[in-house]
Amino acid sequence: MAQVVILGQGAIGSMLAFECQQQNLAHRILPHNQWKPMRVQDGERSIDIVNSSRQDISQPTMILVPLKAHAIADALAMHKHRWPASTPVVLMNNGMGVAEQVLANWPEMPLVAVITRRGARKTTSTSTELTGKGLSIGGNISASPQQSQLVKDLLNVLLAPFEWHTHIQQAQWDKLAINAIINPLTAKYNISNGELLAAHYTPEIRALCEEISAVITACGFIANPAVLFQQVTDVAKATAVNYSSMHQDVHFNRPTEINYINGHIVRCGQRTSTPTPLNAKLISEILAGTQRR
Ligand code: KPL
Repeated sequence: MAQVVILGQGAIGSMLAFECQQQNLAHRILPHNQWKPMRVQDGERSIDIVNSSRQDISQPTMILVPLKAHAIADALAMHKHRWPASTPVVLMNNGMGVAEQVLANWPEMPLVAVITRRGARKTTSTSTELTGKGLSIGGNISASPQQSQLVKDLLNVLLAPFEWHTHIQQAQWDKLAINAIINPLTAKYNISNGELLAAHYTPEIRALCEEISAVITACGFIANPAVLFQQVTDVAKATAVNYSSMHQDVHFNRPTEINYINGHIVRCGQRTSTPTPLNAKLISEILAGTQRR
């Protein structure tokens, strides 16, 4: 019988616990601090999340890590003694560079990456609203074919619709490029995603599309500034009333994922001698913003 461990009690963590409960899968949430009772609202349905310590999770099939990029290494250091070293660990963060950081600390850790468009948002500190069942994509980083298969089979059930990609890094770059524009600009100008569609932001967005596409291409992946501009426009339209995760982090004075989003672009730019002045400037502006608010 499959067992799932979920690190953290954020909106996506709550959504995953909800899905485990729906599928009758043994699961345990390992919170960062004290466990808080949680309620998940899915349309008309409202379900209390159970975190029973009686459930056997001594041999988990996988560890789901729906945490912010900057919190992952500490959470793994705190909890990894609780499961066998051969258990696949599924990273679900925005941005890139976390896998390299984790493997530098624990080279044998079997990692899988997942990008999800599932919508979930916290409405209070103990309640989460599920807002949509978008596509999720997974791919292998350092797991064996057998470990990947276990993850793939379970995520097909838990995160449907789910696709497995053999080149997950391209999908990660595609998402990172969009996040590297929408997230810092909405935070910098204190606007919703939809407000970014106003014509006066277009020159800055187009210039970022050029700079980011050049870095991605220099790193050996596919990117095109015009296609990226269209994707940014589409996501801003589709999520027009939302505030990006970085907008919210800056607003509530929490650490942002800027070092794993625009920071990753700057680091890859340095490695490939591709200039990244616009991304570097955005990083300083966001870091200054979190200190000011
Ligand atoms: O992923 C997002 C985020 O806020 O982190 C986008 C797609 C920009 C939606 O807000």
